[in-house]
Amino acid sequence: MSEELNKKQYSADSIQALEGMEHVRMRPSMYIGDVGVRGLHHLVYEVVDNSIDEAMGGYCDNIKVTINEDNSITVEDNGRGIPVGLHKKEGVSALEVVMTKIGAGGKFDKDSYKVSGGLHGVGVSCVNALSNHLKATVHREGKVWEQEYERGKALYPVKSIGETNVTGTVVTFYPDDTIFTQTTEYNYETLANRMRELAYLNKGITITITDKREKDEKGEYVGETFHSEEGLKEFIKFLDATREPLINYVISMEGEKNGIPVEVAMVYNTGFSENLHSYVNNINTHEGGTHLSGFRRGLTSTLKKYADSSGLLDKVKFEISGDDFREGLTAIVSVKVAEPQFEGQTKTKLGNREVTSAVSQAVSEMLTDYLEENPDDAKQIVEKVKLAAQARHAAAKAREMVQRKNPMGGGGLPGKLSDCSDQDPEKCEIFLVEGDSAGGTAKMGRDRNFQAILPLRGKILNVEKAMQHKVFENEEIKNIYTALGVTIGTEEDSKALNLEKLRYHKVVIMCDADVDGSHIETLILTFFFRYMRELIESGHVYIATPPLYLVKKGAKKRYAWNDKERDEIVESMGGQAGIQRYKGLGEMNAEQLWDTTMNPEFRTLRRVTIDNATESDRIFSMLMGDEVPPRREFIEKNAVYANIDA
Ligand code: 0RA
Repeated sequence: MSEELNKKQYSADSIQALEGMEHVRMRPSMYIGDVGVRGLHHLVYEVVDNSIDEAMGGYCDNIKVTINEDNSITVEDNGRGIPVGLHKKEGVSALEVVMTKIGAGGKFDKDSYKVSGGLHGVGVSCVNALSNHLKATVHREGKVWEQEYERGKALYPVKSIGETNVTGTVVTFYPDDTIFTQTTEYNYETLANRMRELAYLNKGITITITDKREKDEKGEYVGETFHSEEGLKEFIKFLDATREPLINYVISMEGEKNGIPVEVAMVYNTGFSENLHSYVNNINTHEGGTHLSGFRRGLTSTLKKYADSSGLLDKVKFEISGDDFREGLTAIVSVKVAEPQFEGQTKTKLGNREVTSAVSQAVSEMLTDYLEENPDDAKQIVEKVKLAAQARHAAAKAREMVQRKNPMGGGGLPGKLSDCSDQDPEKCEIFLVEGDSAGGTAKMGRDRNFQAILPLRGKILNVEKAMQHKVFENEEIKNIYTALGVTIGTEEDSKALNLEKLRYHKVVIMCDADVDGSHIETLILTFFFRYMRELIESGHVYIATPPLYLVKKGAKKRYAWNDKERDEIVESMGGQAGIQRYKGLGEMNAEQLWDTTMNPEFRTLRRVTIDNATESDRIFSMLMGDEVPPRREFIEKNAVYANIDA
C-alpha cells in the first residue's frame, strides 16, 4: 500500500518536475512541430512574433533579423523593451519570467491586443529552452539591461550594464545541436520569405534581414529590407506579378466586422487556376477554414446577384457554379482572431464559426461597391465566369473519362505501366520515369515485388498554361491518374482528390540530372501541385536522386552526387581516378540504377513538401507562365544543373 502511494507520489512529482522548460526539451516537437529544418526556422518566427505583437500594439515599427557568422540568430526591435521590474508572483524580474516560464509571454499586459504568436503560440521561453545559449538585452527607462541563459536556465539575475536613450529588445540565441541534430544551419531564403510575408501582412513595419555569413559582389552582407505601405494590396501584386491581369485593379478592403479585423485583396488574371491564400493572426492557414468559406460565400453570392440583375447571364443555358467565379482569381484573406481554434491534419484550418459571416459580409460590401463603380471591369469578370462555366462542362466530360478508366472502375491499368506484384499500397512504390529508354532500364533494375514503373513520354503538359479539360484529356496525365488509382471528388467536395484507393504510398519522380530532366521534374511537380496537392501534403511524393559521377580506379568504383563528393572520392583513392559524368539515367545500366537510385538501402529520396504554399504558388506560376525574364533570373540563381552542362 505504502509502496503504491510512493509510486503515485513519485509520478506526480516527476510530472511536476517535467513541467515547463524540461518538458520542452524532452518533447520539443509538441511545441515547435518538429526538430528538423522546419522547427529550426520556427525558433526565429517565434521570437519575431513577439516583436510583431509589440508592433501591432503600435509601439514598434522596426525589426531586424540577423543570421550571424556562427549561425546564431539576433532579433532586434525598437519597442518598449520587455519589462525588467520584479514580477511579484514569481519573485524574479518580468524578463526572466517571459524567458523561462512556458506560456508566460506578455500575459501581464492585458490591454494590448495579442493575437500574433507562432503556429503553436508557445512563446520565446520555448526558444530559450531549445537554445544552448541565449542573451536578452533590453533598452528601457534609460538603462541597458542584460540576462543570459543556458538551455533555458538563467545564468544570473537581470543586471544593468549601461545607459541608453532608446528603447527596445535584442535577443540572440544559439539553437541546441543536441536537439536539432539534423542541422542548425539557417537558410536565408526561407527566413527572408517569411519576413517578406510578415511585412505585407503587417503594413507599416520595416523588417530587415541580414546574412552575415555571406557577402555580395560589392563586399556587403547579403540582406533585404521589407516594408509595405499598402499591405495586402501590394502582396497580391507581388504574388500575381507573372500573370497577365484581366482587370487593372486590386479589389481590396480592410475593416472590422463583428469585432473581427478582416483584410481582403483580390485580382483576376487571364489564367485558369484559383489561388486563394488565407491567414489567421499572420499564420498561413494552408487548409483554409471558416474565413475562406466566408470569402467564397461572399464572392459567389455577390457576383451571382450582380450578374443576374445586370442581365449579363440572360442567354446562358448551363448552370454556373461557385468554382466558375474563382477561375483566374488570386486572393488573400487575412483575419485576426482572439482565440483561434485550429483544426485539420496540420492544424492550419480555422474552426471558429463566427468568422464565416464576418468575412462573407465584408467581401459582399467590398464587391458590391466595386461592381457598381466599375461596370466595365464587372462585365469582363462576368464574361470570364461564363467561359469558365463552359470550360468546366467540357472538363467534367473529360474527367468522367479519367474516372471510367480507373482500375477500380474496371477500365484496366495503363498499358505502359509495369506494375509490382505486392498489393499492399503501403509497401508499394511507383517510379514516374522520363522517357521510354530510361523506363526500360528502370524496369530491369527494379525489385518487381514492390516497385512499379510508369514511363512518361517526353515533356508532359504544362498545366499552368492549359485549360482544365485539356489537362484531363492528356494521355500521360490520364495514365498517372489511372496508375495511381486516385479519383476526383469526395462526398464532401466534388473537386477534392480522393486518395482512398491510392495504389502506392511512394510516388517517385525520377528524371535525368540535367537541364531537361529538371524541366520535366518541374512540369510533373506543377501538375501535382495544381491537381494533386493532397498527394504532396500527405507526404507521398518523392524525387529520386541519381548520382552525377562514377569515379573509377582499378577495380574500385564509387558514385558521387556532387562535385565536392567527387573530389573527395578521387582524393581518397589517391588521385588519378577516372571520372564518368552521367548525362542521363539512360547511361546507367540496370544494376547501377538499382544500386544508386532505387535500392531503398542506399538511395536518397527527397520528399516533396509544401513549406510555404504562397511562395510555391508564385514560383510555379513564374516558372511555368508566360513571362520569360523572371524565369531566366530564377533559373540563373538556382542553376545547379545548368552550370554543369554549360
Ligand atoms: C509586455 C509588456 C511590455 C512589453 C512587452 C511585453 C514586450 C515584449 C517583447 C518581446 C519582444 N519584444 C518585445 N517588446 C515588448 C511593456 C509594458 C509597458 O512598457 O508598460
